[in-house]
Amino acid sequence: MARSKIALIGAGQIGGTLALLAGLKELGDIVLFDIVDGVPQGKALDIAEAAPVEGFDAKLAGASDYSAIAGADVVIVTAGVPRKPGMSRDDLIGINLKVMQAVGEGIKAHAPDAFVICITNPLDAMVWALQKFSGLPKNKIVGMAGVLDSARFRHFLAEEFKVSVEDVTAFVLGGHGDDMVPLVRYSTIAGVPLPDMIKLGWSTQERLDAMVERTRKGGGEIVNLLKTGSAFYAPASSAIAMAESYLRDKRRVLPCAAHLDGQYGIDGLFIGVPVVIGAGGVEKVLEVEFNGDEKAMFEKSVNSVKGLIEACKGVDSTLA
Ligand code: A3D
Repeated sequence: MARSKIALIGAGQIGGTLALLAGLKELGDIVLFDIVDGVPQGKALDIAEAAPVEGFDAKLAGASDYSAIAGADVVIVTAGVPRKPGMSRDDLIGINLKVMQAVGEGIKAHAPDAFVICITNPLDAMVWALQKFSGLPKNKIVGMAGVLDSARFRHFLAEEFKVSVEDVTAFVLGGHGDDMVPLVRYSTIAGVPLPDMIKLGWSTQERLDAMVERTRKGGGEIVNLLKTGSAFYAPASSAIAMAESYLRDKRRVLPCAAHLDGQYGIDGLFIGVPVVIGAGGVEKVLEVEFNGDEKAMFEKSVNSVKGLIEACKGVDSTLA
């Protein structure tokens, strides 16, 4: 059986890490694409030279021409610019919308059957625009945010409860902004919901609230530390988990920015919700029930995403 092909559009900090992880996990052959000639070729060669040491087989190539992504099974998009200190994700709209247009046209021409994972910020708006520009079926394109946001929450919880990260599950839904919705009731330590863990005296409500707030601001915390860009190791790991679920038909239930068609009362937006990712792409949306507070938080987050979409339409009238 031929190996799968993974195309990485954008060979920057996340793109390079994606290529290394895809190689280490032997997900398939890898093409790195970037407009800066030399960078994708250099990173591809560098990782290919790590392969004999790590013991993985994968062909790696770098390219600055979209024909190189032809026939890709998975395309992961990080092309664009990341945040610098003092910038919000929304400040990136003008530049990254134009990038999504070029990328969408490239995918449409060369890899229309791929499962596409968008990472470029502002995430919920860029994945929406990328679907429009590429014309991809709506179940074949998702945004990566929820897996990362949940992973951040899981890390904080594992530290607090002094247990393995493997035994912490968490759901963070809504848009990928500071009003994202960490769902405490549906987050557990080995199946025990967090509110019950508080009742058992393992932590306090105040400390839990602080972890929720730190999760919401998790991206900014790293931007402020790095100063020259945004997080890239955990974002790459998160997107690889999504790609692996598709390529290996694992049917994992992962929070992703998925196209909603009436679910959660939303039509025509990409919002972070739990979905089943298998060989068919987004196979199912899991609709959980919200209590009053959760509903209000979710609606606030949805309204922020709607605002971003309106801003995109203002920049590019073909999207209106
Ligand atoms: P960076 O290291 O700057 O890489 C971006 C790459 O895109 C650079 O190598 C550019 O040359 C390249 N590029 C720019 N324009 C084009 C184009 N038209 N076609 C192809 N390549 C192009 O950034 P990064 O890898 O750190 O981050 C990439 C994106 O991911 C940014 O928009 C970040 O804001 C975003 N991001 C999202 C999350 C989420 O959780 C959603 C987390 C972290 C970063």
